[in-house]
Amino acid sequence: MTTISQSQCGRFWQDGFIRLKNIATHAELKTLRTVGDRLLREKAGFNEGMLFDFYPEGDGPDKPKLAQLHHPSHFERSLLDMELARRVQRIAMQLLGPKARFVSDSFFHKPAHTEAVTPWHQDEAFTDPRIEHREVNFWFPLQPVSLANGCMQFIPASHLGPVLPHGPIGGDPTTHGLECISGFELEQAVICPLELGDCTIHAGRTLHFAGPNHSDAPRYAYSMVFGLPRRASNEIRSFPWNDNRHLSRDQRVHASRRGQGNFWPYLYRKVKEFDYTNPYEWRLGAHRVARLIKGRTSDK
Ligand SMILES: O=C(O)CCC(=O)C(=O)O
Repeated sequence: MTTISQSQCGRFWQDGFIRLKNIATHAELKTLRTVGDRLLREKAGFNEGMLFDFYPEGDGPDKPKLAQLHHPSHFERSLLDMELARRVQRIAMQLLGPKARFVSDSFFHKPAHTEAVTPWHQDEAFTDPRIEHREVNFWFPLQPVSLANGCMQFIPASHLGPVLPHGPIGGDPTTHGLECISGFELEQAVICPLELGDCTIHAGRTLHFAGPNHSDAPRYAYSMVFGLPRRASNEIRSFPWNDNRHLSRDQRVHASRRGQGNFWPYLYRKVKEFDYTNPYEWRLGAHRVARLIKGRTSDK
């Protein structure tokens, strides 16, 4: 049974990230690589807005600079049946407590010989500021990673401060990716090369970055996010960088949910993943249904 020590737990909460050795087996990584390759080749999730480029999508889905497939387990359920998911869940429960549950997974693909970086950001900057997200993100590279092909880098203890100001990459409102624009010292960055089977874990508010891929091969990674039940944030805060964006991904999300063929599978997934034990989710759900009904009736 894989667990982490108390001192590893302590270090995680002190620094906001940790490197773990030998968490995934080579067979599991091979399966992840095969599934990731297939889903990305098939452009799974593109029409639903789940597959997108961190950078503007002007060149279409075929030449992404940094492709992210969000929720690949929606398209390949067996990903969550792997022993790896249970192993990771146990560690998430050590870090967050017994209520930690699976939130989402993602594949990341950075092509060979690209200058495109995953800019400095806090995952929480992408979320709704009215909701408190207490999450941890397990990041598994699917080949060894170093500075040469875009390993992760972290700013220690950045999870202890606020969500810092962000903006769309390069100030371009059509860019899906966000970058942190101030409030941290680059010199503090800790570079985390990893061998096959190792992973990093970072908190939802930890500032992180992955550099360009100067190698001859694409750099793949698979991440799994676990979190505590969501609740209302007790801070009054706003994330203005999420307003007034013009994302091709959002257009695909909306078009797909409105399309007859996709709405019911979408609703089925939402109902299946709904956390019935959390009263706050019922409130959010009611708001969402009201918005959906309003949107569908105003279409007519
Ligand atoms: O794989 C990458 O380049 C970035 C991953 C990342 O930012 C994340 O998992 O939060």
